Amino acid sequence: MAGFFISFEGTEGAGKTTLIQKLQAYLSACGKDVVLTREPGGSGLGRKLRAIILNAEEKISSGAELFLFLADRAEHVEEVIKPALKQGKIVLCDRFVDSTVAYQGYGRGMDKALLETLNGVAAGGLLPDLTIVLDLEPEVGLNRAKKRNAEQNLTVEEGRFEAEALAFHQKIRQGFLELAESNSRFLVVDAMQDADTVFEQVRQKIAGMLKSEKLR
Ligand code: T5A
Repeated sequence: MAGFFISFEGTEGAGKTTLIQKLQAYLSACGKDVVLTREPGGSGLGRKLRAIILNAEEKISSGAELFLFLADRAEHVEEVIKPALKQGKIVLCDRFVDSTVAYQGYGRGMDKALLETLNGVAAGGLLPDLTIVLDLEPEVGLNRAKKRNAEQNLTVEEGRFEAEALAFHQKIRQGFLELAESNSRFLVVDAMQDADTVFEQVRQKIAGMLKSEKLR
């Protein structure tokens, strides 16, 4: 596939959206064709699924939750990501397969090997070329997210995971760090730093790829 696929991962409120917007501006200024997308909710079907999945008032079993994320991914990959990559675009995706392993595996305790297999089915074998993990103390990110949700009135509609106990988020942080240790496609960035510093570190990584023509 001709394009380049970058995913962004981390615990709640780590600063993914903020970073992705800065990267879009940077890459567009470099003359690149960029697609911004996210999971859940990157496709037409996904937007409907997102409203169900993230609503804290909707009681959903862990198994149903998993398959909703996978359905969202299958549609997203087929309808949005693969077509964009085929057209040679750079895809910046807010969460992807690693969130399933971190949240449903490390967080909910589901079998990680099984999740990798299911991810492979849902994503049609597609993996990111680069995955940025924004790492920070979960408590700091949760406070950032809570403040933003309160400002935007998102407390119930998008609050399913933010409502979980701190121990749950610590397991997820650990999960992302373990995934990153075992695979060279990851770059872990200290997200306790200010947003401009985080951006600059990621920009340097991507600029290096642009130079080496890994990212055309
Ligand atoms: N999920 C997802 C699963 O369980 N399994 C899966 O397979 C998938 C795909 C998605 C939820 O679904 C779960 C994981 C998630 O819980 P979401 O609404 O998309 O939910 O939420 P998140 O992905 O967690 O994203 P958030 O929107 O909560 O956080 P972001 O995008 O990481 O953070 P951002 O950029 O909005 O920043 C939060 C606040 O902090 C400020 C920002 O201005 C903003 O107010 N900020 C900073 N402040 C200080 N220093 C910095 N460096 C800052 N960067 C940003």
